Amino acid sequence: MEVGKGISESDVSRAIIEGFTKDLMEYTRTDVVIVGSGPAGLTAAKFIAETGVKTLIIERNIYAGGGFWQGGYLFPKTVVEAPAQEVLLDMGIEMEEVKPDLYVADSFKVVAKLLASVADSGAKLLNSTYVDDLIYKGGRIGGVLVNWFPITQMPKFITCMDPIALESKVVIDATGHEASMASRAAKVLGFEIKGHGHLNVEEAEREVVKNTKEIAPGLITCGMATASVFGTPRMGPIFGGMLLSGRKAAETALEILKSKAIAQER
Ligand code: 48F
Repeated sequence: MEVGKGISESDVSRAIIEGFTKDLMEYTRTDVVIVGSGPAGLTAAKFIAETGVKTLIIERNIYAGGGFWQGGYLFPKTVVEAPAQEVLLDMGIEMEEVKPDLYVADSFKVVAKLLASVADSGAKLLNSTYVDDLIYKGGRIGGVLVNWFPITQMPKFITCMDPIALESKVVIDATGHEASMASRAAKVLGFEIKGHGHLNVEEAEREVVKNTKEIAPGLITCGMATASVFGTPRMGPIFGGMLLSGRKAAETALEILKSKAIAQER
């Protein structure tokens, strides 16, 4: 068979436009929106979507993975501590134990397999898309406002281009250090974002998992965003806390959805 025979230029365009529009329409209303596709957001997405819950990850970069593509100092080695290696092992990601309870692997292998696992779970990724704000109604966060990321790079005088709204029952802030969704909620609801503290691996990892929770009705934080919200230390280039925080955010989201469903039945 001769490659490309009988295919016109507009066939290719139609396949792209129809495919993307169909997906976007389907996700104008969803169960969970996860803002940010770093290790915490991706892990949360995998654990939520694999239960059959409709899950959309939104990432401003063209690529997913956030800070997971590199270890420290741009060296592409991923380090995790026990028991988080089990989360990766379940996705077929084996790591070398460099000292008891401390594991390392090539970052590209870890991220590639995590992404494959998230794709297999049924979660959808909307990339090159910037979450600009939250929907807030009836005393709950009810979704996000999105725009193309390149819009944010345009000269200020044309940044008045309105975003579009995507409704969801739960929003997870997995935006890393910026905690940008929590910051928006804090402004509207009047609570304080502390900003993360100095480096302390043990305390940082413990606190980030402990504080992963619903911080406002319908809004959960996970990963580094949690450290920023609660003012706990940074952990540097170790990722166990990110994975376990992502998993806890997933459990929290599923509990919220369950209690909402029960409330609606009554
Ligand atoms: O920063 P990031 O990897 O967050 P994380 O999952 O993990 C933190 C670690 O990478 C590292 C660390 C611990 O080892 O200190 O920093 O908590 O991923 C956050 C993602 O969110 C995207 C951003 O591009 C990145 O890929 N993001 C941030 N704000 C927005 C956003 C936004 N407003 N809209 C869309 N994406």
